[in-house]
Amino acid sequence: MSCTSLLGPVLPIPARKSIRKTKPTPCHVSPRMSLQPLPPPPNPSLFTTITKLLWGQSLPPQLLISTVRSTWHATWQLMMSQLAPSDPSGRYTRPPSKFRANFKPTQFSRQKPGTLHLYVGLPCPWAHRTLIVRALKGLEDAVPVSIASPGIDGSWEFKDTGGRDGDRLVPGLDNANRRRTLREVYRSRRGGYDGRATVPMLWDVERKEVVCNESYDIIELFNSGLNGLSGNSDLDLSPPALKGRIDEWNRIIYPNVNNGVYRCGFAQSQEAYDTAVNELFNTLDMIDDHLGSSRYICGDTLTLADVCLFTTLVRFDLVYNVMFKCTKKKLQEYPNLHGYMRDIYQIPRVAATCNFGAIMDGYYKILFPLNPGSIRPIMPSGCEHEVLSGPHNRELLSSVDKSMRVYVS
Ligand SMILES: N[C@@H](CCC(=O)N[C@@H](CS)C(=O)NCC(=O)O)C(=O)O
Repeated sequence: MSCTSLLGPVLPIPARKSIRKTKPTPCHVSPRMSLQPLPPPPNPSLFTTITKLLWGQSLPPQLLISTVRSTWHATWQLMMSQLAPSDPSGRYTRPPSKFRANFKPTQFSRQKPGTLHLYVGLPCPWAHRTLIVRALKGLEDAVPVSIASPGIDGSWEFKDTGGRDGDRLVPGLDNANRRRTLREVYRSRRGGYDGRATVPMLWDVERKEVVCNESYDIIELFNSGLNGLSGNSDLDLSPPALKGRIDEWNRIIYPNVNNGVYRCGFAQSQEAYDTAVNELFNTLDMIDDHLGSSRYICGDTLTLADVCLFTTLVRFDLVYNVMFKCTKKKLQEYPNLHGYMRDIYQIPRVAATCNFGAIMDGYYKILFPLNPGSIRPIMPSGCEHEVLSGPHNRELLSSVDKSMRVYVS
């Protein structure tokens, strides 16, 4: 059987072309780069002629497949090593944030509104945490936001998307520094910066300096460090009495769920994936069980632990289930976790921070090594606003106050 009849006429051409024309990929090229679309294949007769010239009358399919497979695998590993650094056994190791909170808890409490500026991207679950706490604390005027879009190479850039999406946040321009990319903003700090330009990033407008680019530090600051500027200063998402429990839960949720989905999706060996996926679903099973008798993670009170869990859950069936191979169950199969996710989604101001289209685009269209065709699948039923807005009855679990009143202004 000729390779043309087995695999269709277009397959060998791109593979062969990219091998011959592309120099060995230098490490500074971002692996998330969506490669430029290849030119349309030449007409079949030209193709057949070239193939015959290069390969003889017919290329044995086994040879074709093994050549393409090993070439692709080597290229994939090269790209993955840039996208997702891993240890020698193929386990994803998330690089630490560069700018941690080295500010005093009250350092910014007397600043005037607009001194701090928040940079985010809507697909990012870490940035989403900061948007939710900013909204719940009524900090929208005090801490303006610029929303970046993922560029074709995966780095963050600012585009005038012009459109609106109801009351949901949409990407736009850099309102603080008027830069084209987030990298340029990072570089413009005194002393420059050439590392990863990640979101979320909190920027000091007057000092022209990165304040912090670690999401948990930022949400702690928003929760308790800006109460002088907050429209909802009574809300405490990390009350002293619950701090120990919040930390304990975060120590479970962060590695196994928040970062756990990335450990599945970015695993570079079967063994690394197996470990990550088992730890993820064992933890989800355990949390689902816990939420059968507790409205929120730490009881009747919404805390930072819930915010952090929510941003992973709301992406679960949309992207992680499919693209990161978190396939054992869909979130919708967990009755308590799914109701819990809807409960938080329905807290006033939270839904506006969730832009499902931007989330799907940000993963399926940008993480090239995981989805080379960049095709965005259809939205799974059950992930739409209408479903997430449906009744959850979780107020029945509250022992103190039957109606959750998080936002009081
Ligand atoms: N530990 C950081 C993680 C932030 C992070 O990894 N952000 C990703 C988006 S989800 C990013 O901006 N990546 C851009 C890059 O690595 O160049 C946090 O929690 O804030």
